[in-house]
Amino acid sequence: MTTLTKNQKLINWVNEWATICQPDSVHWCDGSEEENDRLFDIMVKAGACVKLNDKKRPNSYAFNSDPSDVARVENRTFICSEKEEDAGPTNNWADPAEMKKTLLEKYKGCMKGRTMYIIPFSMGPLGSNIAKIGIEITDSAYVVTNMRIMTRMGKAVLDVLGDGDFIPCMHSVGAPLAAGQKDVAWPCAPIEQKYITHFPETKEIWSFGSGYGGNALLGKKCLALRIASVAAKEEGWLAEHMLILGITNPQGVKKYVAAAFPSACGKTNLAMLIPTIPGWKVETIGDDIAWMKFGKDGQLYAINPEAGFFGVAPYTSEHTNPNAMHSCDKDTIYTNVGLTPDGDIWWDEIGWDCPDGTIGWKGEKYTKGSDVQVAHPNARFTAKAENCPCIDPKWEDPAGVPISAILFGGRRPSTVPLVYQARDWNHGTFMGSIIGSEVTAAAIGLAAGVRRDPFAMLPFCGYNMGDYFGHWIKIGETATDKNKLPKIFNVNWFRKDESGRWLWPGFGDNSRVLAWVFDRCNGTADAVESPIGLLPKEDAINIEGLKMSANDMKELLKVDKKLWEAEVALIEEHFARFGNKLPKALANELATLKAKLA
Ligand code: OXD
Ligand code: MN
Repeated sequence: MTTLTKNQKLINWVNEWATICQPDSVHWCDGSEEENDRLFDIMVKAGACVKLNDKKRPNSYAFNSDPSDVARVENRTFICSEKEEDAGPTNNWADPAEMKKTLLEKYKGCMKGRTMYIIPFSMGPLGSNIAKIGIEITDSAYVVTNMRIMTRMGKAVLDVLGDGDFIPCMHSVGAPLAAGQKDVAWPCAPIEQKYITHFPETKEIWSFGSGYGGNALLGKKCLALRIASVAAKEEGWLAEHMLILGITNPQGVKKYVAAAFPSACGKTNLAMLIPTIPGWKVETIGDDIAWMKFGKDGQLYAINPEAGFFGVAPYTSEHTNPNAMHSCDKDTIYTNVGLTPDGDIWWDEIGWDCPDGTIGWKGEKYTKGSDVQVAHPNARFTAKAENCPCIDPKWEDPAGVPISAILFGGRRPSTVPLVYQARDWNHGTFMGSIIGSEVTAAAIGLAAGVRRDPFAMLPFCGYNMGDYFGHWIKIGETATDKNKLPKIFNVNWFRKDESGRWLWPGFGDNSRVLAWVFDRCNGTADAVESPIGLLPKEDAINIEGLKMSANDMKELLKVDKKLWEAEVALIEEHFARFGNKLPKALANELATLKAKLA
């Protein structure tokens, strides 16, 4: 029983799951400080986490996961649409009735010996007409404390929900305890018994067996991307894997930019960038997800549905991203980092040497010269957005912020120039549909070549990717004022010369490219036509103070016909995957590119 809500549908739903999962008790989360402190106390006492040195990291905790549970599991992630075709060629599909049958067997008694927590959460500022309310059931206190950082969570959400509808999100770590059985620090199920499943028609999420990140914090990838992308298609808006930043020029004019990049392209770094060009300022709305809807004025407005950052820790430093470093000065949950003898944390490239005696994420003691892996490469910090020094004053504005430009990009050592602009919305959609990163076979066990990650949504699109392309085209067609659509650009910070040297310094210097993007939106920068789109004039990007030759810039902006002809062949291969779901408009864009290269 709960006094927190009278929503009968919600109460019935919780009761049904409690009957199936058979927890020892049910706790409705109110989201209070007191509740949060109590949960951490319980977890510290149980040995699930360590409280960090309060003088160094106030109100912060470190957890280590089971070695089988360190990241999202794409091969255990399923889109269970009624028709296989609706999941499309880029998703794992499973029949919804079959999947529910399989999972119900697993959920039976899965919370024995544990508490069932009910987490009411809002993705987006409470009460925003772009926001959505979800309820997550979980048996993990780690999930509860993370969700309190990553979402607006607790009683206030139930107050806004009233007797309205919510997105049901079911989660269990899948590790029941027999009577008297001692718990482990990180309960979870073996890899082949983990299931991250989505039911797009009924907008439900069922997750089993993993306690880590996107597998378990169901508001993030599962709701705000996979399920929201389906809702967005039905309702005429966009749910995207994009950061959102505000950029102000030296004259005080401000614009907002959204940007999509595949993993490992520095999205959080770009979202929190400190410009190296004088007088410019960047502020952060979000680092991972953007929900965008047309306002009454015909402009596209974006909100960040999240309230925190679930950032990759390794390589985050005072040098690469001081704003992220300071976001996790306090009130932070660390997962799979090293624990130093003085109660602080450590990861690779944090900016100082690893102290002797640091305990690595697998419990091994590090001493200088030893080969102990101190932090896992996917170690994370969960930090409050409000603690970010460059958080934008409008980050919680329920109306969202108007988006002037959308950037796409990937890691492309050759072929793709530093920046180029789409001629129009359809051409920009084409740009988004072909992004990807070049991978070496050794890096992540994939075939070498360009791994296409359309719109950076490959693991996150909740329906057929071909239909998703079509939805983007439709958004352009239905815009009431085409002139108000965001301008679309492709950027590539990762271009190398023939000797393998990076041609572009990246990080804060990416502000130089953002400034050109800004000026294009402001109508104050020229561009030159090329077969692939609009390029900056050779001297348009400010390189003052950089150790770069004019030739480097020439190289960075070069469009090599031969390489682009080879690229066209690769795009044809990529598009072929989508068969008759590929929108005609994109086939036309490819034909236009081919013709322009001829
Ligand atoms: C993330 C991801 O963790 O995109 O944000 O993988
Ligand atoms: Mn992401």
